[in-house]
Amino acid sequence: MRFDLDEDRDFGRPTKFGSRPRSKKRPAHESAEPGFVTAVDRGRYTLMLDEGGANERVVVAMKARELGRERVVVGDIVDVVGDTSGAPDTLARIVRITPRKSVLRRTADDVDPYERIVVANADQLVIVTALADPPPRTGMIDRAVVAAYDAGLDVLLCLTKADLDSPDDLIALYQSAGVQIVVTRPAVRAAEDESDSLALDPSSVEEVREHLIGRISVLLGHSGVGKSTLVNALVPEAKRVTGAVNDVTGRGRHTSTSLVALPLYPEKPTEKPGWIIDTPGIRSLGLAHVETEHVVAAFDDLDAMIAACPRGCTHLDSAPDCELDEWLAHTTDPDERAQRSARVASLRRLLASRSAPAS
Ligand SMILES: Nc1nc2c(ncn2[C@@H]2O[C@H](COP(=O)(O)OP(=O)(O)OP(=O)(O)O)[C@@H](O)[C@H]2O)c(=O)[nH]1
Ligand SMILES: [Mg+2]
Repeated sequence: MRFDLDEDRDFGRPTKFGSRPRSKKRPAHESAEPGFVTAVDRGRYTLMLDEGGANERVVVAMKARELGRERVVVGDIVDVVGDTSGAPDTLARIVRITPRKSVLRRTADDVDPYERIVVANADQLVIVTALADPPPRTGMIDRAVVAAYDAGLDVLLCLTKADLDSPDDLIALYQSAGVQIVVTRPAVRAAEDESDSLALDPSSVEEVREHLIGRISVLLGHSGVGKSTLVNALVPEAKRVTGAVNDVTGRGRHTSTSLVALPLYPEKPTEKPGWIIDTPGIRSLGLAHVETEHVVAAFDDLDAMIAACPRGCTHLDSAPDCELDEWLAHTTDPDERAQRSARVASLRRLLASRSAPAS
């Protein structure tokens, strides 16, 4: 088992460097303590130990040599040894990674073989999409739904900036696709409020919080959609830096540059703590690592038609007798027709781009 290198390695075996056995077996790190990885920065890992307990503390650690090239990512639960006091200038050692419950991955584009782990152990992917400034892109939402499906994560679509445009069209489109949706908007700003981060309407933040409490959630979206603004509303002590969208290009400025997990503490006795992971804005979300069957299966609402397609149907525009075309033709309601077309176009775009770089 790759997670137990520590115990499994036989230090007494002769090696190519000589046959003298190592005199001492390494300790099995029985005193190791579990910690949750909240940030990773150039070989230094920030961990939280005893979260919510009497001895909760932040500890900085490095990877022990026995972990080799095994990557430690935000969301990992690890075992640490050494100085775990969390006192200034101390450095603990990570000796084990607990097997991951889930792994969210991405690639640079849809044909790139190199996949990267975004976060470990998340329960839920929160797709953050601004209703304007920057404008919403359904292609990104669909990609994120597929990535979440592939990783076994639940999806929450968070539509931000409802003060700038109506959420109705996107709600109609994604509700019919079975996606859970929340909408956020700014609060009416009090004259004495001088905080740097825009204050959000408390009732919309509370709705988001109820979806996140007790779970590990990762926020994903383009730069400038308001991920860090939302994190600041949910975890005021987070003090994440936010940045205005560029007036000329209409794009965000990639203000956040690294992933950070922040603890979400319960406010009611029935609640359990959760984690919210803020991430840097992404330009695209490559899905080269996802099997085509998973891409199709992520489109829950198209299931029945897909199941009725001829064997080996590619579901592309050119596919003969594709049931999706039947489905498109079988509605007279213009709104319904527009919605169906959008969903079929989304799936076809994703399937077509699997032989070309992501757009
Ligand atoms: N009008 C309006 N602006 C908002 C809202 N939410 C956030 N903003 C603004 O949008 C800009 C970008 O917000 P951020 O929170 O920095 O966005 P981000 O998604 O974290 O961006 P990156 O860190 O670059 O990925 C800031 O100027 C925010 O004040 C909203 O509901 N309405
Ligand atoms: Mg940010």
